[in-house]
Amino acid sequence: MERFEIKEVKAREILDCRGEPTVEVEVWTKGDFLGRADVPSGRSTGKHEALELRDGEDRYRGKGVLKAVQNVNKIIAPALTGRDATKQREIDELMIELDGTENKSKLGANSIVGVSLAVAKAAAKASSIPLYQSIGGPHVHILPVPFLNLINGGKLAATELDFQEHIVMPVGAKTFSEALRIGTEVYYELGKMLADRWGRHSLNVADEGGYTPSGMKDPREAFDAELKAIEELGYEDEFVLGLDVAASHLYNQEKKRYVLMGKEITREHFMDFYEDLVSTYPVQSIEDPLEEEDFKGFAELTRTLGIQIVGDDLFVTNVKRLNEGIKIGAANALLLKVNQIGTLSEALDAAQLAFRNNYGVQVSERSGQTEDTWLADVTVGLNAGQIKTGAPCRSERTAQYNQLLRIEEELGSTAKYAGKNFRKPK
Ligand code: 2PG
Ligand code: MG
Repeated sequence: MERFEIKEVKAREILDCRGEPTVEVEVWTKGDFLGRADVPSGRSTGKHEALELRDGEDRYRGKGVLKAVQNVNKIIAPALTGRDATKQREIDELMIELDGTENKSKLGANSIVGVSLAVAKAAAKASSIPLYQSIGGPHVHILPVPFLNLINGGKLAATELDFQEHIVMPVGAKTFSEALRIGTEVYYELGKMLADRWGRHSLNVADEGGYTPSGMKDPREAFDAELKAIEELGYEDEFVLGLDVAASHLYNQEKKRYVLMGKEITREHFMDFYEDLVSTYPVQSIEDPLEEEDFKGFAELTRTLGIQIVGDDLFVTNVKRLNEGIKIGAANALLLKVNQIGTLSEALDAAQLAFRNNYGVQVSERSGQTEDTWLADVTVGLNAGQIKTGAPCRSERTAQYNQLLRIEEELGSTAKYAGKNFRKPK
C-alpha cells in the first residue's frame, strides 16, 4: 500500500505550444513514484465545456493560471494526501465534491484534470505497468488511425478557409507505423504542391501543424490538394478524408445562418453542401458539421450522410449531452477531450456510454498541447481506434505519434492497427 499512498501533490505554471500558460501537476507516492501530467487548452472551444480558470490579471495578458495552481496546492493537495493513487474514481469524485459546481468553476477544470491525470500516471508507475494498460487492462491492443489534419482554417489558422481541419486518414495501412509513414510522406508531398500552386507562405504551419495556403477559401480546394498529393504517391487506396468543420464558429445566432465562403446560408443549404461533398469526395468522417445546439440537425445528417459524424462542441465529453444525442441518434461518434469535462473518470464514463450505444470514440488533442503524451496512452487504453492530434510536425504533435510508435513496439505481435474498422475496432 505504501507504494501507492499519495504523499505529495503539487502544481506549477508552465507554457503550452502556443506560449500560453497552463497547469502541470506532480503527484508523488510514498514509494517515491512520480506521476506528472500537463493540461492542454482549447481555442475553438465549446460553450458547454467545463471552466478553464485563468487569472485575468496583467501578467501573460490575463492568461496566467496561478489561481488554478494555488487551488491544487492549497485545496486539492491536502485532501488527497494519504489516499491510494489507484483509487482513481474515488479521487475524482472527491475533487468533484470539493469543487461543488456543475462546470468545475470553483477550482477550475484545469486544476482538477491535471491532478486526475497525474494520479493515473502515478498509479501506473507504482504498479510497474504502462499507463495505457493501467487505464484499459491487459486486453488493450488496438493502435488508432491517426486523423492527420494537414490543411488548417477557422479559428486555428491565419487562412481564409472556413473549415478548421482538412484531414487525411491512412485507413489502408497495415500497421500504425506504416500509417504514420505514408501520412507523413503525403504531408511532404502536399507541402511541395501547395508551395507551387498557392505560394511558399502556404508552408507556414498553424496551431496544429497543418499548412496554411494563402488565398485558398473553398474546403473542396483543400481536399483536391490532399487527394492530388495522395495520388502522386500512388496511395489512393490507402486514404480517405475527414473534416472538423467546427461549425459553431460559422454560425450567426441572431440570423440563424451560417457563413460559408463569405455567403450567408441556411442550415438546409449547409446540409445539401455536405451531401454534395460526401458524394464527390471519399469523405468518411465529419466532426461538428452544425452548430453545438442543433441535436436534430446532427441526427438528420447522421441518417442521410451514412458516414461517421463526430460530436465535439455538441457533446463536450459530457455524459448528459451524449445521452441527449443518443436518444435521437445525433452523431454516431464522440470526440473525447479529457479537459472538456475535467476528470479522467468522467471522460472514461463518456467513452463507455458511447461504446455501449454503438458510437465510435475518437480521442483528441486540444489546439494548445504540451509535450506530455498521456493522450496516446488514453487512446490505446480505450481501444478507441482513432486519434486526432494534428499534422505530423510540431513536437507537441509528434510527441503523441512517437509514443504510439513505442506502444506499438511494446505490444509486439498483439498490436493491431484499427485501419478500416476505426469506427468499431476489433
Ligand atoms: C477541435 C479542437 C482540436 P480546440 O475543435 O476539435 O482540434 O480545437 O482544442 O481549439 O478546441
Ligand atoms: Mg472540433
